[in-house]
Amino acid sequence: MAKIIGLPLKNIPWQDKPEGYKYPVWRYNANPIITRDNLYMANSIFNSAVVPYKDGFAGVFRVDFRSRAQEIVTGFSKDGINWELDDKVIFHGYDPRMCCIDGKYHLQWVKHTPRGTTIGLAYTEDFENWTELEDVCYPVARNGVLFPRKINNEYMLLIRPCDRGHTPYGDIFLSRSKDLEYWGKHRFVMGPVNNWEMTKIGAGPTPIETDEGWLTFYHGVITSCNGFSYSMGAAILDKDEPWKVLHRADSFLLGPHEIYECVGDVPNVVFPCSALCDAETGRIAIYYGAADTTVALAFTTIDETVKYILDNDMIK
Ligand code: BMA
Repeated sequence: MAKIIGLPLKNIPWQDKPEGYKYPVWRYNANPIITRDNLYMANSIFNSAVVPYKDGFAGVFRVDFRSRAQEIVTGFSKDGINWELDDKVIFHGYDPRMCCIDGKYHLQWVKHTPRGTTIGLAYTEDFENWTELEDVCYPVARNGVLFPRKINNEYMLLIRPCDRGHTPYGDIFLSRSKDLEYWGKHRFVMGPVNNWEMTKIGAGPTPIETDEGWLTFYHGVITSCNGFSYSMGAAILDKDEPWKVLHRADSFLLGPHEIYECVGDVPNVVFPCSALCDAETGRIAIYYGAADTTVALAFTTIDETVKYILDNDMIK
C-alpha cells in the first residue's frame, strides 16, 4: 500500500470507480466540468489548475477568448466541480500549473515573449494580488511544473525545452533554485521511449509526494496520420534526487476515448495540469484539458496508480 505524504482533503471531489472498470483512472460521469459557457467571450477553457483554498477551491484557468488571445483567469468553487470564473485576466499566456508552498500559491505558466515562450512564475496569497518573479529561463520552453516543497533546500522545477511552433520533440528536464530567481544545476529527467509518447513528453500536475517517491503524471504525444494525440502517463521520481526515475509505466493511464476528448479545437487531447489529493484516503482527482476545448475531471487512488506503474514498469 503506497501512501501520500501530505494533508487530508476531506472535500476532495470524488466518485467511486464504476463496477467492473479495469483501468486505474476513471472519468467523472458528468464531464466536462467546464466549457466555454462558463465565461462570456470564451472560445475554449481547458488546461487549468486548481488548489484547495479556504473552505473550497481556487483555480487558474486557461481561456482562449473569441479573439483567440490566450489568457489566464482565476475561478472559485465550493466543491471542485462547479466553478465561477472571473473575467479579469491575471496573466497572458497558457497552460497554468499551481502549488501551495508555505501559504503562498505559486503559479507557473507558459508566458509569451517576442522570442518565443518561457516559463513565468508568480505567487499570491489571496488570488487578487500577484507578485511576478523573473522568468525561469530564456525562450523557448513550456510545461514548467514546480515541486510543492523545497528538496534539500532547493526549489525544483520540471521543464520542457521546445521550439517556437508545435514542437516535434521534447524531453523533461529539471532545474534547481535556492530563491525562485536563479535557476541552474539542470538535469535530464526522462524522454519519450514508448510508442504512445514517442513524439514528446511534458510534465503535468504538481508532483505528489508519496512514501515511494514523487508521483508524477505527465503527457505524452504520438504522431499519427491525423496529427498529434495526447495521453497521460505516470512515473515515480526519487524523493531526494527527483531527476532519477525509479519507476515508469510503459503504457498510458488515460488517453482520448470519450467524445469530448476526441472532438474539439484540437482533437484527441488529454492534457493533465493539476491533481488534488487526500493523504488520509489516498484519493486523487485529476483535472485535465480535453481536446483543447473543455476541462474534465478524472479519479484514481495512490494504490491503483502505483500498482499500475509497477505492473507495467519499464525501469528494470
Ligand atoms: C501543446 C500546448 C497545449 C495544448 C497541446 C495540444 O503544445 O499548446 O496547450 O493542449 O499542444 O494542442
